[in-house]
Amino acid sequence: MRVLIVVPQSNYPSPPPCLDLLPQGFAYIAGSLKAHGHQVTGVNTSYDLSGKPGSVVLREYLAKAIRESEPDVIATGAMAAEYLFLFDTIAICRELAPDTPIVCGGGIMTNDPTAFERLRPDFSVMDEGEYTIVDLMDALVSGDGYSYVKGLAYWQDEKAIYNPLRSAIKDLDALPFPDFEPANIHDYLAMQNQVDNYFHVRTRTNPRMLPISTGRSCPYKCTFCQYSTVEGSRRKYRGRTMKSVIQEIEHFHDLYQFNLLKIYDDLFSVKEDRIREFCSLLKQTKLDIQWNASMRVCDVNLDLLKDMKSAGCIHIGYGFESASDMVLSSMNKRVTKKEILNAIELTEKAGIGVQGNFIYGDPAETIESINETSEFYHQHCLDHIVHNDYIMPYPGSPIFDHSLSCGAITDKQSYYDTIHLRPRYNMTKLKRKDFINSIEPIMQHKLAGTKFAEKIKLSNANAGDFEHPYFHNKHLLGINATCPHCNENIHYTLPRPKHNMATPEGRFNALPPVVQFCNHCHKRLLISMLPYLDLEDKFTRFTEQLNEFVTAGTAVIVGPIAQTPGYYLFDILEAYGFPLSKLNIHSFLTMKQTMGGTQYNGLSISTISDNCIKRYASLPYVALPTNESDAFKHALIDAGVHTDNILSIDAL
Ligand code: B12
Ligand code: SF4
Repeated sequence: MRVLIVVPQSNYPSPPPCLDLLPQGFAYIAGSLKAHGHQVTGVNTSYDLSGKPGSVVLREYLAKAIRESEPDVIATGAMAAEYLFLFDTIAICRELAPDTPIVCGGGIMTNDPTAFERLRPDFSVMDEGEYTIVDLMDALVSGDGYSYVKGLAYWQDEKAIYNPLRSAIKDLDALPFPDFEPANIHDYLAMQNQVDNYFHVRTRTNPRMLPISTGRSCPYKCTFCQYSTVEGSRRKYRGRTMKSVIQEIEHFHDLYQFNLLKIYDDLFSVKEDRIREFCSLLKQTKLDIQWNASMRVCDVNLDLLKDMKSAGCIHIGYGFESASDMVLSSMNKRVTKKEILNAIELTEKAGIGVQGNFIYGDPAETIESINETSEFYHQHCLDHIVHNDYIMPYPGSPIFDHSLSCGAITDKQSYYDTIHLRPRYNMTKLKRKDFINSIEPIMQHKLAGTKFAEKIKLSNANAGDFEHPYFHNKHLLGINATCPHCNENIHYTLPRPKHNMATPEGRFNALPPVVQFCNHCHKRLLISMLPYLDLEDKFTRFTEQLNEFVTAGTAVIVGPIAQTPGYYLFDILEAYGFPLSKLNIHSFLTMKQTMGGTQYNGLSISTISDNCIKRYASLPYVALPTNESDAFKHALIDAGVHTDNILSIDAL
């Protein structure tokens, strides 16, 4: 059979390119189909460079692929968060190839089988798909019906039929290696970029990262994870032999010359002796690759970490989730705040980078527990790759059912229709206003407090290995600096968007510091863009003047409030040392029209007008360095404010 596999674009419906981690699910399906003699082609919109909207690119790619490969079957699959991608893919394929059967699989079908009735493909593959897809192909060829295909859902007289699931694949070594060719793996590897993909741990000038799974499932039952509800053999942890894992690594190294390995196991640290064996065998290969994996904080000890370090481990991803023991217990996480701190300290001691996440908003969360986690983050995590986010309820997890029963999610269909927008679900007992007001400021402070690289020297890097067309419209910025944590010299080539430096917008967009990681101690640091913009002296003077206001406690009016893509103005400016949170700010002004009652950092924002300027005539005005600061200053002067009463940086 000719099978066309459609690989999910995980930022859909935004325009590609999307350089997120490559999933493995489709690749295992492709490997299995090919091993059984089927012809597999693929569609992957993630690396398109046209700049067109996601839905337009998807339609164009599907039309071309269907025309060229004339598939007998179209197959796709993704997780719940990619519902819209699956919905649109199925609708477009129905229109372009009405007689071609469509199969859908992936996490969404495993964790919520009834998604089959929402997405309405012809078939759904629930759970592990390697054997089910092959049995389905046989059934399509033989015409003997589908009732015997375990793990399959299909339609009979307009009714959805869900066959029993097959038992978990015990012998993972028996599976063919995943096959990444249907996903334009060559583009994926050539386009990897140290800025666009935070999973790249910035240890290589040209990262080429490949995923691998050494085992499946997880024995724990965290309440925000689908493994809480999966029972029996599906939940039982299954590991591959490390011999087979190493064979796969060598096979793909020959094929793709990757230099970073991302271990995709749900949990790599289920058994220590497996990790030890992996390290020992990997060292024997003498391959020049580095790797990272996910572990639980209670599974590490210094000796193991040192062993991992000597085998090339550069980062470990921990699911910290919370620094409140009360919330950790509600999440059934079975770790403590003390163990989190211990893991951070040991990992640091072993010279391995720490990655982690805090997720805020568990049903038991209170203002106190939110503050406790935020304080822990600021005290212990600023040097590491630690992210703060809202907890998200996903189908198949207890907190999803809780969100439905407490009304945080009104109904499943509207949940799926909006999931790509990542809504904030308040499943706590807090009032929505308190919930947002206590968590949002944590989300908005991603940079402030992080240390800057020292002795920065910037240069124009030459194209070197950055040959892919993706880099043609980038500015390759060479950076030499000193790590503020370990004092080692660091060097990066950063592909940056080409901002038009002749315009205030271009300069403002280039202002946010770049988040980087030391390629020796693997800690987080910031690269200041002030030397690049020639703003260092101006910023120093401005900071000194603001500090005078802070010391005197002077009330000030601050504007114009603006946002640069993906960052928050206060966060950027505070990272650069402006003492904004210490200023006695009376209120904010903006150049834009605002609704009554609009607030920023808990203070009112007014649109700049003669009236409001008259009201505050006696107070000093602080014009923040944004693309609108000149216009802001002129508007103040036109409204009668004396220039001596305006503190500003002349031009950004
Ligand atoms: C790589 C990865 C990503 C990548 C790519 C995601 C993708 N498109 O697959 C990125 C970085 C983008 C990502 C993002 C997110 N991820 Co993610 N991610 C993973 C990870 C580490 C590996 C996925 C993988 O390849 N697994 C290995 C393969 C073999 O397993 P599989 O995908 O289940 O595939 C099997 C079956 O599902 C089926 N199948 C899969 N595809 C297909 C296709 C066809 C045609 C068929 C027939 C069958 C089939 O057969 C496969 C083989 O048996 C998993 C953890 C894990 N180990 O699975 C989390 C995981 C999938 N992610 C998860 C989550 C929550 C997210 C985020 C929502 C996180 C966040 N808070 O932002 C975002 C969502 C972003 C978005 N826009 O949607 C959860 C999913 C939970 C859920 N209930 O859906 C997981 C399980 C991690 C976890 N334990 O929490 N993720
Ligand atoms: S969150 Fe991690 S440790 Fe917890 S059940 Fe899921 S995979 Fe296992």
